[in-house]
Amino acid sequence: MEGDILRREPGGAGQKDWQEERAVLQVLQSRSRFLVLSHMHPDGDCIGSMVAMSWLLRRLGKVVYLVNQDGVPPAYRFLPGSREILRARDFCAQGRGERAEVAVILDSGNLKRLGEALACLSPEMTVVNIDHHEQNQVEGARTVVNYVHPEASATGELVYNLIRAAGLEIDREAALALYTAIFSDTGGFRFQNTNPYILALGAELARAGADPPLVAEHVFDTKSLAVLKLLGRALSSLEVTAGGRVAWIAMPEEVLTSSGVSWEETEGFVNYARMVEGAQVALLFREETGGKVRVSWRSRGSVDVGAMARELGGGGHVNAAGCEVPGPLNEGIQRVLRLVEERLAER
Ligand SMILES: [Mn+2]
Repeated sequence: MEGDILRREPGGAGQKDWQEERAVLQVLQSRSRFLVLSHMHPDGDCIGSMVAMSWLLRRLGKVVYLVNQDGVPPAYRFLPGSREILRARDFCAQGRGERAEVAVILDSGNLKRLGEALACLSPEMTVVNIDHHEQNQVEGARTVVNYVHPEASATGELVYNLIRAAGLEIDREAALALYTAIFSDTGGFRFQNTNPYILALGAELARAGADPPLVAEHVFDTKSLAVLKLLGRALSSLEVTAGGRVAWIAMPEEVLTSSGVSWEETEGFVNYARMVEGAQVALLFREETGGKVRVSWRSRGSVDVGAMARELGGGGHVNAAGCEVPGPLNEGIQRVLRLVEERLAER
């Protein structure tokens, strides 16, 4: 009965007959060696989806390698399966992926997002592209199979569909990974992509062994002292503009580098800017080594920061997006703020 509830609802499970999922599964079943890749600066959806995908492929009797550019951020190391994820540079040095027949690319709007893991792809590999980004552009590379649904709350939701379509019973390990993916990408079931369907799926995963307090503890509620001190510095740079409708935080390169904190651990800082009362758009500007400026975007309600980020060559969703602009930091900031102010004025 639960399955029926899930199938009736919108989101990734809108496909009532699982036909699309079965077609993807057919491709997976017909090959034996897999590379599972995802984007650089991994988040919970990225890591959780990789672990769950690996779980599925192993259940199907496949050989699986998990590779990304940066390894596993501390927050997601509680997932037992995350130990299998190798950094691209270590993996390539071992030369192990050469015989993989299929590359499953998860949660990545385009191939550039793979960063160093892109080097693991070879032209003979079949690419299976599983994603929920609005403007997925992996298609057109050498993709053979696309399973892309922007209405899905997380890539983990799509991996769940594949597991269901395969008729497998979800155990604690898979449930934890899928729940982590969904919990992360919905901001702990708080963002715009939180709906009855995804809440029901969360409940189903909890029944299957996911541990909601444990996941919350790791994903959002535990930070190193260094991260919290850096957050303090970041917050002291918090400013508002456009009559309070835009709030932003700037982080110069030397501040991040001297803190010893990894890039991924600062991604959530943008959410503090978003908390400012009256702010419709929140921005985090991080200066990268080499002078570029990485911009993380968040918004409230219908303000589409994904569209704004795309104007600058980036991408994302309505309420969360990212892009990169040329430095130096202050020029990058001014350029982005100008664009945001113009777009807000047009609304
Ligand atoms: Mn995602």
